[in-house]
Amino acid sequence: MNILITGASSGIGEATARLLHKGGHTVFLSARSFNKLEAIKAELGDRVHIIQCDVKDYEDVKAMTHAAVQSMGSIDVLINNAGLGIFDPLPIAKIEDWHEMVDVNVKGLLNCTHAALPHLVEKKGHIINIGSVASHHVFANSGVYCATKHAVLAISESLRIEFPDKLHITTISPGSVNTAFIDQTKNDNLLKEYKPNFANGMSAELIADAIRYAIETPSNSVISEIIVRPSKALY
Ligand code: NJP
Repeated sequence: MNILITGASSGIGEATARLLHKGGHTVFLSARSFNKLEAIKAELGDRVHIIQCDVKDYEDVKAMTHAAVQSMGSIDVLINNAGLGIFDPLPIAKIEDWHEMVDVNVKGLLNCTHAALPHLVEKKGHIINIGSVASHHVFANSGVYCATKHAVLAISESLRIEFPDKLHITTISPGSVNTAFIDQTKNDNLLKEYKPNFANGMSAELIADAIRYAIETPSNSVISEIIVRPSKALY
């Protein structure tokens, strides 16, 4: 299959790119850190395309989508993975951080969905949205992040309802995963408190495997959501 992955320069996106590529799929990788994408492409070789793209910028996203169709011939699967969490207590949180989370996690995901939708519908394609346990629960110090991930689940559900016979929609909702994700948090006390939880979290490869499972499920059924939690953790 021809698979477009956003946020493919690290963490879950990178692990997913590697796993899907190993499984014989063609991957089109996007992120802002072009040098990281170049390194992944140099290592993996054939069936890998890359582009620099900020999902907040709709012009960038349209160019990414166009390039993906040009180079792969189609987009069978869009993996909306680019996202971030910046944790801080609400009373001292910065408005720029709230805007950044909404702009990337919600508006960025909508930009990519909107631009790729006609191509996906044409192919009876599949959208994988990376949600979170925060799509279902609300935690202290991360209210706006939780709001963005609740929105991701709502967007998935609306797509599922409106395109029942034209698209497959899956939300992947992980708990803590050991990636660079937590390093976006600048509050030193919270970083110190949360970092071990993420360091002891699941591997990005485990989440990549859940994504692979959803993609490779026979087309007469749809995995609409997978929630993956670390063992021993409540969430
Ligand atoms: O984090 P990280 P994860 N435009 O920091 C990209 C969700 N999640 O893999 O642009 C385009 O390693 C960034 O690339 P770059 C989480 O909410 C995680 O853990 O080069 N891309 C990088 O490739 C997110 O949706 C956990 O900086 C942008 C990628 O996003 C997804 O998993 C738990 C961008 C982030 O990779 C992947 O996060 C959970 C932009 N404007 C959900 N901004 C967890 N790790 O515990 C960022 O429930 N990126």
